[in-house]
Amino acid sequence: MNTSIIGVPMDLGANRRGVDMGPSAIRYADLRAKLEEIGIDAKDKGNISVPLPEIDSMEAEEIKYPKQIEAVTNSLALQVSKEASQNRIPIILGGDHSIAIGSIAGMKQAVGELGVLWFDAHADLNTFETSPSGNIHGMPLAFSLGYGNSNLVNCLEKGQKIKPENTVLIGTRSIDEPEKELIEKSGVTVFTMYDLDKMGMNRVMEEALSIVTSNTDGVHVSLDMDALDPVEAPGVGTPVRGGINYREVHLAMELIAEAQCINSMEVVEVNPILDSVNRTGDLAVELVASALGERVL
Ligand code: DIR
Ligand code: MN
Ligand code: MN
Ligand code: MN
Repeated sequence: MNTSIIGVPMDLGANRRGVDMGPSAIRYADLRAKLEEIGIDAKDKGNISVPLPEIDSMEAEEIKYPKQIEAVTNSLALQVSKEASQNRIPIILGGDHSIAIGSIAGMKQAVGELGVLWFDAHADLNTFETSPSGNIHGMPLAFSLGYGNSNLVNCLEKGQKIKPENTVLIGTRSIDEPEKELIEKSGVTVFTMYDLDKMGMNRVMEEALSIVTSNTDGVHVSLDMDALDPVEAPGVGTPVRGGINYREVHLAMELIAEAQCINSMEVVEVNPILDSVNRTGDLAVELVASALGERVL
């Protein structure tokens, strides 16, 4: 198995500084060494360049930094597509979740029809028209599905990148009203924390994996670390109580590995400033290893 690590020190889509240090925190937790230890070839391709909000007379408007995010997601998409075309699994390190716009566009170009597993406390289904915060990290799934009046829908190619019938959200527990409407209208599958409690992670993943692998050419795993309970992942900008616990999330990743369906993975929203001694960065590394096949026995 060959992987390419790509860092995206992006914080323009989130409301707190600090996620721009996510790629450093995950590298500091020895991602590459960990992957090689379990027999995976890992090349580190360095970081995509991201403008700093402090310079460049970067004035935040109501919707924050759409032009800059468009440029960054475009370069990320090109690099992701290039790595995936060479049969390498892109491991993308965020950065805030707006980078998923680029990851998904790049994978779509390289692989074709994509199934997406979206682990997140939030739905990330807002658009410029509905966002309560103006933060683009609350919108990338809507744009990837082709919704909203924004150029961010047109990364690499015009319009929709993934189909709702191949899109599954897991661990959701904070959803804005307009996002609820879009869930209903689009027909994406959502396993909220309620569903996880009722069904258990094993059954949720069985159903989720069947959805993302049927009628698709590949699977992208998008892991927002705030999907986890804040006890396990305190280093995130928008923690929400009552999240996925330590063993549940490992099991989810192990089942992904067992299904041998993964083509790319991103780990986002790690904020080392808010973390407790890189606990969240360390966990991010464990989860990538789990998703790529690390086993207890
Ligand atoms: C909220 C929070 N739904 C928003 N979203 C977050 O700003 O659109 N996503 N934190 O990760
Ligand atoms: Mn998110
Ligand atoms: Mn989130
Ligand atoms: Mn499907």
